[in-house]
Amino acid sequence: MQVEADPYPFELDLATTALVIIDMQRDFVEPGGFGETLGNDVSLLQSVVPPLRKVLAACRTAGMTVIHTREGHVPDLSDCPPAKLHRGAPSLRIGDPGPKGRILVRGEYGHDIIDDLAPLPDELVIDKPGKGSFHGTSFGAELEARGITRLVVTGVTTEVCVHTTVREANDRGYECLVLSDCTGSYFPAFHEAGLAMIAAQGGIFGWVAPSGAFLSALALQEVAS
Ligand code: C5J
Repeated sequence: MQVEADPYPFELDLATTALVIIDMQRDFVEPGGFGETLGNDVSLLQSVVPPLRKVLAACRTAGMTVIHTREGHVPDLSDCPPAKLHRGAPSLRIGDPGPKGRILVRGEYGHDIIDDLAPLPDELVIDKPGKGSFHGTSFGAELEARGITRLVVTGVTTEVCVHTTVREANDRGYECLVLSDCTGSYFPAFHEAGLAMIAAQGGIFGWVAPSGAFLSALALQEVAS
């Protein structure tokens, strides 16, 4: 089965494909977290939630591997490079107490995934200290152990953690399909440009499709099997 995608159809093989949901954490999506401390309007990310809920439900029904990621740091911040900690002039820094707990710190309420997309107990959650999902994590080893070679990538933000993960994955030989309406940015122009960069030059980093195209292919796959 194929997903109609840019720049050409993406082969969908459920056994070797994982849905990856990047950083749908309160710290990025809700007020009072890391995203807002950087001066962003976090309401811009809300449109990602309804289509992503549908995709998550469909992937669970189809029995696909589902992997969630969270960006954040251990409580003593020993995994947070000083360059990241001291960058810019945020209203609160990583580790400072905020309305949803310490900013971007593992175990805090704000660090966790939003209720609408909460992982099931058997779904893998990768905690990552950086923007990419491979750097400093077991993500690559977990994919390899499951025989996963293709990633359907969703989450936030398009040009930061989604892009970094897709670039890391592409360099490691993974085929990545990014779902356009299931990714989002605080900067609409960066979202559009980020998606265009993935599919440009014959799919230099991978493929892009709306979630409707992915869901249609998934439904056809289930009828065929
Ligand atoms: C950011 C992310 N934007 N999850 N992180 O700092 O994209």
